[in-house]
Amino acid sequence: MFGSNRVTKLLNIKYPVIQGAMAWVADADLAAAVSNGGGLGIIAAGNMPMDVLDCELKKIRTLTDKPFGLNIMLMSPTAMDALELAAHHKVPIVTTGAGLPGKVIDRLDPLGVIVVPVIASVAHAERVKKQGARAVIAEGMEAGGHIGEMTTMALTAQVAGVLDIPVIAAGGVADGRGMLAAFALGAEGVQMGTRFVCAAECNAHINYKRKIIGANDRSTVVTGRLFGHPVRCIKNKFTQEFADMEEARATLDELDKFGSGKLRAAVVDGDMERGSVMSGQIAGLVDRIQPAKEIIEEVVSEAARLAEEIGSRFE
Ligand code: TUI
Repeated sequence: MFGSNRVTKLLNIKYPVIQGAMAWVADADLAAAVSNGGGLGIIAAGNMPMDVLDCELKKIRTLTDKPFGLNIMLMSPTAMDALELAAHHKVPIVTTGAGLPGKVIDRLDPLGVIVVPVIASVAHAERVKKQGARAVIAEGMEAGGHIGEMTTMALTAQVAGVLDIPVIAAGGVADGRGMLAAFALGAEGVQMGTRFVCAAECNAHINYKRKIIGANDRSTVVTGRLFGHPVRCIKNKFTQEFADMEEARATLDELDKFGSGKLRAAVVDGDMERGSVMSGQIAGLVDRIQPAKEIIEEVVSEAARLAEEIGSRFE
């Protein structure tokens, strides 16, 4: 059960489990481990310099012969360069985030690249479908990093209700219960980020992994609402100072300057106080480091077992 469906067929993968694209975290090592484990691994272009991204795209081909994806963060100044690299390397799948992907679809779809945008509202989902998206990732505000306003529960059901292309749910999913809930809402796949930070193959600093493992349901906070760019992170000195600056009506320029380099500080240097420790609300469920393949198999088998058992919980 939960093997083959429209998502596995479209992406040519074994299980409908996608690894979230996380800037600085989602590199060729993590993406290859997820793809080799039967899911879809994704390299996050983020703000990567193009020579570094070029190396990662070459590297992943040496690590896996399975499909993988590249995520293009549309707000990034390097988004169009990443798009050209995706075309050059004939990346099988491209996901997009934080914007409208019309240009990306126009360039890549004719090359046979499957473009799957992340969306945060029904209106946005309908627009990307018209633009030619082959599936969408409905990401709720439980997710880590840059988020929209809708919850996964409300967004997934409403998006799945109006689209005829497959919907992949993201935000708040870290185990088989979340996967089955997403399927009940009409999704045909899930994307998980926070749980895959704690994959053994993930190169994020050990402090980052420990921070997620130590987190509970209320450990995260959203900052950045002042200028319409809400971001969810684990609460620390950085988020407190950012919130204080917003409270004092700092300018966008001041906030951008303050935020600059903070994600790298967390992921690469392991600075858990002054860094931006992006994480979803589901961090409280993540309690250990395991190989990516084990994570995928555990989530899928738990969802399948639960689907069989759930009816017997009622008289
Ligand atoms: O993109 C994400 N999550 C991210 S990107 C990121 S990198 C970053 N680094 C430092 C500071 C801030 C960000 C970290 N996390 N998720 C996909 C996503 N897309 N979430 C929400 C959206 C979205 C929101 C509004 C997509 C489209 C949209 O509407 C666009 C429009 O113009 O209508």
